Amino acid sequence: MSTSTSASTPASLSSHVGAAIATISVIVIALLAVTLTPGRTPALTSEGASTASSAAAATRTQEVDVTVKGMSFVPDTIDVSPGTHLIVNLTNTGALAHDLTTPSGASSGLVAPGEKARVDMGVIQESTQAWCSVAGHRQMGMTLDIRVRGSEGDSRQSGHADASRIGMEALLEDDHPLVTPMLDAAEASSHHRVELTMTEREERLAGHARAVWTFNDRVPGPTLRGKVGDTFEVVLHNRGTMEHGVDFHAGEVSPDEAMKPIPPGTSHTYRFTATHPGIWLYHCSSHPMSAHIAHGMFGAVIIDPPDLGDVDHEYLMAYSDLALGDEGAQMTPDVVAFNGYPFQYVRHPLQVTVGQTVRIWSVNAGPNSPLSLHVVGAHLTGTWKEGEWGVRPGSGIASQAMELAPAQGGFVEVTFHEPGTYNLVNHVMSYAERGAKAQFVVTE
Ligand SMILES: [Cu+2]
Repeated sequence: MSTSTSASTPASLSSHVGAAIATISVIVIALLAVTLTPGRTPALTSEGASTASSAAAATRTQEVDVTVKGMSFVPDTIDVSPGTHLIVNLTNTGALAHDLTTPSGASSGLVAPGEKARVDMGVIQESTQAWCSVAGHRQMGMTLDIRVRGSEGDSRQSGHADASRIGMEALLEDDHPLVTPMLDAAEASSHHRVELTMTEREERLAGHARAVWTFNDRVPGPTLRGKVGDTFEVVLHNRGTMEHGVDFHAGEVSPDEAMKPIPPGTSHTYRFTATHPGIWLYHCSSHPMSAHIAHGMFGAVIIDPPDLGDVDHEYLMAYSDLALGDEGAQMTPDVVAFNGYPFQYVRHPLQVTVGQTVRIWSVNAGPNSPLSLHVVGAHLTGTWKEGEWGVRPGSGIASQAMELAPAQGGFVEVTFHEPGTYNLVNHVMSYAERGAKAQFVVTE
């Protein structure tokens, strides 16, 4: 940024002089501009450069003091008239470094705790949003809305609009490498030591960029499996750029220490004993949890009930909502999936032969949408959910769907009697249409 105090060019708008002087300068410039170029008004870009414009309205400059408090901008909304040249005087009173970034690319640069920055937001013609671009901070609420008065109807497009551009056709064609749903039996050992590395990367989903945060670079994270009484020692390494943490529902531990935030570059050991059978969710414990889960940080711990029978195949179908782009989770997600990727087992159906019985374990990682697990054309002749049998295999009764609210888990057992293509769906049908569908191809 220029440190010139000359009022002869608009570049001085971005100077570091005091607010009062700057304001006077702006008035002088505006007067000069109007005087020197009658009928033409200078339009100021985000870089503070002057370009000729045919806009009729005179540019008005507005300076606003914005403070970073904790993980928020205060105020978090600025109302302006159309065509206002907006300057934000940013003061960081938080404990971490932050920035203020705009869609046009203007940025304060990284502002250390206790420091100030002057950000030229350019001429605001329509409502928009600025944010802190430090990884994870936008998701945690570090956004600054700039609202143009009288333009509520055409306010900025949110990430939601971005998501709605992803059509079902594109999701069906998206050829992400298959996540195997096959489950291994539990190891005989009664002590399980696991290393989980927390990572962040960007992926393409149906042609759109999407942030994916993981345990061990996969979604869902690795499945841990054992029996009641087993001990688990999970060593977590945060190789990401933001804080993560973990919450294993399978354990009964004080959250205070076990689920504490793990700063980037550090490790943490989480120990628990499996006291009860079930398929238990684990998920990132960092705020906002909805975003960390919807970006991929979840997995399952299976503690086998003692009275499980033999089946021909066992699968895991961990259900979740997907956060797209940079946004966090939505109450009504645009895209959902079994094992992280929508429709992957429609593109790559699971192969079964007539007469075989399969056990499908599922956990609803949410964070928000409900799951009603149903197999089209088949009955659930075994169901177990949240600590108890619903339908016992061989009892002569059956069920049509198993409901799992977010954080609940269980399994269903199905025997296929005829060849054909059988869909496993979330029978909340809109979610089946948004990615929660898998296929079993049954052959003789
Ligand atoms: Cu996380």
